Amino acid sequence: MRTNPNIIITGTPGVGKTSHAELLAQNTGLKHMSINQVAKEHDCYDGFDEELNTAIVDEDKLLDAIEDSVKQGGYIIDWHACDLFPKSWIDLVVVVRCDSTLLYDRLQARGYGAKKLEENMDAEIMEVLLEEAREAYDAEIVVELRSDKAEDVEGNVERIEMWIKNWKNDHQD
Ligand code: DAT
Repeated sequence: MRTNPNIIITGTPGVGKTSHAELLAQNTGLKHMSINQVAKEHDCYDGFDEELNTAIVDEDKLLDAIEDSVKQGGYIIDWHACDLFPKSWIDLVVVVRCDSTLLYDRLQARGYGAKKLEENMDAEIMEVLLEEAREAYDAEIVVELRSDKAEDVEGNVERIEMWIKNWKNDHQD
């Protein structure tokens, strides 16, 4: 039994996952787990997508690398995919959403190439991550939060903190 919940913060690249995860970790003491970093540290790659200029992650290797830690609870998992994580590990899935014009500017500022930019814009507009989360997890643990302005991050994190408090009350011995 976990005494701290595991929370996935997911969404299209650039929507604000890391901004949310870092502030939430700072305010709650839960641990921010950047899957990009874990994949790098444990070399969880299985080739390179030249067209998208992105390393392809070996999901089995990645899950093996994080399983022992995540099962103990208290992790904020930050990644642009969510359906690979077993349902039994996860207590809340936050799908961060962002206005597409703002997202375009953020991704351009990151120096994304045209193909990668287009792919990610399409994903946000088509609600790909929201759909993925709803298919992989029970509806009651999937929450969609908007992140257009800086104040949105603070408001969203406050909401998640409230949720954590309630979860802890409900999961006391
Ligand atoms: P992600 O982890 O989803 O790729 P991020 O947290 O790194 O996104 O944010 C991408 C950029 O956008 C970064 O420069 C911070 C900025 N940003 C994120 N959320 C924002 C918000 N709600 N308002 C303004 N800027 C935001």
